[in-house]
This record gives sequence, C-alpha cells and structure tokens, in this order.
Amino acid sequence: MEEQAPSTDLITLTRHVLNDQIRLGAAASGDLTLLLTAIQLTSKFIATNVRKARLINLVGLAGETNVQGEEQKKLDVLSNDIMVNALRASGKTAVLVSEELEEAIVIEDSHKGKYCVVFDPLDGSSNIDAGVNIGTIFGIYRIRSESKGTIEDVLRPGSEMVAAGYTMYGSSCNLVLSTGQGVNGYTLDAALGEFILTHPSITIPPRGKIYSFNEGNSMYFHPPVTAYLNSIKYPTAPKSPYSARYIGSMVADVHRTLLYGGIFGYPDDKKSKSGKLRLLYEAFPMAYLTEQAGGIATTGTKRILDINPKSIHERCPVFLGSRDDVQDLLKFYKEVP
Ligand code: AHM
Ligand code: MG
Repeated sequence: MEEQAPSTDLITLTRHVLNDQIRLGAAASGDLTLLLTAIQLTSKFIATNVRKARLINLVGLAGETNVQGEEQKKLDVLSNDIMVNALRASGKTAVLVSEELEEAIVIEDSHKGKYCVVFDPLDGSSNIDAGVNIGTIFGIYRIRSESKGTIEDVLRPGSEMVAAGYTMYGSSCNLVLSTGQGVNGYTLDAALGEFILTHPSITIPPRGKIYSFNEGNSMYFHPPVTAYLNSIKYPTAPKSPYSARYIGSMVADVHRTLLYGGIFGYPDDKKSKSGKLRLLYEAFPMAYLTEQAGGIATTGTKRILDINPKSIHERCPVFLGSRDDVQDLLKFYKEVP
C-alpha cells in the first residue's frame, strides 16, 4: 500500500474556533476564542501533571505528608489552581464555579470579562491513583446584559450556555468542544503542543449496543430503571443483549457514548435522592454536548438543559446517549410506576 504523506495543513482548535467566529460575523469579538485558548492551556498543563503524577508525588491526598516529610498536593487541588489562575489571568471571565470550591469566585474589576466558566477541574477522582482515564469538564455562560457578574449569571438553565466541553486524559489527550454548532473533537499533538482537529462533527449513532451504569447500586434503583436495564439484558428474540461498559469516569464513559452510541446513566435512587452527578459542571456540559451531537439528555422526567439551578453544587439524575436508546428508557419512566 502506498504510504500517505503527512498533512501540511493542520487544523488547530484555535484556527477552527476562529473560523467559526469569523463566520458568525461582526457580533463576535474574539473574546470567546481567547477564553478557549486559556482553557486549552489549562488542559495541556493538567495533562502534563497527570502523566507525571506518580513520579512527582502528585498522587494521594492533599494535606498528606510523604515519607520524606514533604507535603503532597493532590492532583485535583492542583488542577483547580491551574484553572482558576489561567481563567482569571485571561481577563475574559466574570464568575468561576469549580467543583473544588465551596463558593463561586467573582473576578475583581481589573481582570473582569464577559464570560462565566463552571468546571470540574479533574473529574473521576476515584480513578486517579490507578492511572485510569480522568478528565476536565467545563461549561461557559455569557454574563447577562447589564450584569457585572454575580452568582445569578451561572444559576441559569444549561440551554443558555454558549459553549461546553471536556478534556480527557487517557491514552491520548482529547478535547471535545461545542460552541453551539455541533461537536468537534481535537487530539493533543504533544510535540507541537497543539490540539488538532481529529474528530470533526461528532454525531452519536441513533442507537447503540452498550449501556453504562454503576449496577453495584442496583438494589437502590427505582422500578423504571430496573425494568429498563432488564429489557436490554434479557431482550426478546431476535434482539441481542447489550454490552456493559462502565469506567466510573464520566468523561470517559460519555466520550465512548458519543463515539459508539448507547446509553450512560447515573440515576437518582433510594439512597441518593438526586443522584450523584453535579448539575452545573457535570450534567449541563455533557447534556449540551450530547444534544449538539444529536442525542438526548434527560433526568428520566425532564430535559436536563431545561433545569433551573437553585444552587451551584446541586445534583441531578443523568441519562444520556443515543436517541433511540434514551427514548426506550423514557417509555419505562412513563409506563412503570
Ligand atoms: P467525582 O467528581 O468525585 O470524581 O465524581 C464524579 C464521578 C463521575 O466521573 C462518574 O460518572 C461517577 O462519579 C462515578 O461514580 P460511582 O463511583 O459511584 O460509580
Ligand atoms: Mg466530578
């Protein structure tokens, strides 16, 4: 077979987003592009630390002291610091909400911009010490007109986000992003230090063959979820049962769902009344990406992006993925008491 010549015309994330902004015309000031540049930088910085975590004492609990008596900094605390510093320094943000911080940060006037970023700096913490995929999740709102940047600017439905995405730190480092015109995936070329467009226009297959739930919680599940899971595990002929895949890192489980199709779920149950995942910086960005890729994201009873948050760290049940699979689940919610 003839060897393919390497491409000499790489589409970087910045070039791609800039083209989109130019296409949108005069309304775009370039501020969102600059903000996304800052986010890219944080992803590269976090990726570097994730890779060398074991070597430089980043694995373990914050506040712990290692055998040499040095203080260790937990990887998720470090990732949070990286993001807060870069987002503040970008001059494009007004309010920041992080899973790692109890309170929202309102940026001081000297650095204030027009955007609010909600983020989970390093999601999937139970996987960190085992070197399994983890990721950063983010959502972006534009502050309301006339607002100087308050918590009200982020207590808004996810449908009002202007962009959302995640970076997955795995066998490769992938950034998946939507600015409201579909979903694109970029892979970090470590030698160039650039995210290159590798997955243009990601579309979820309308039906998949994989389900992704923590079935260890089965005894707590509500009847519609149990009945749905039984229907895909014990289907009537000629259908075949679905495969189970569950990593326990939302970024990795959602990434696979976007590419291969199927359904990801973290329901509310008898033990966790509102589920586990956080609405603002886990459920909203993933629901935004899912819908932009042609899938459905629901709590079982309502569209996730329509929820009006009451507080920055609230939780919500999440089911997302291929259109037909999520619709099947919704039927059980309507029919099973
Ligand atoms: P975290 O923010 O403490 O890391 O928790 C969120 C993670 C998600 O990435 C993942 O989908 C879920 O928790 C897994 O939870 P469980 O271990 O209960 O299955
Ligand atoms: Mg998290």
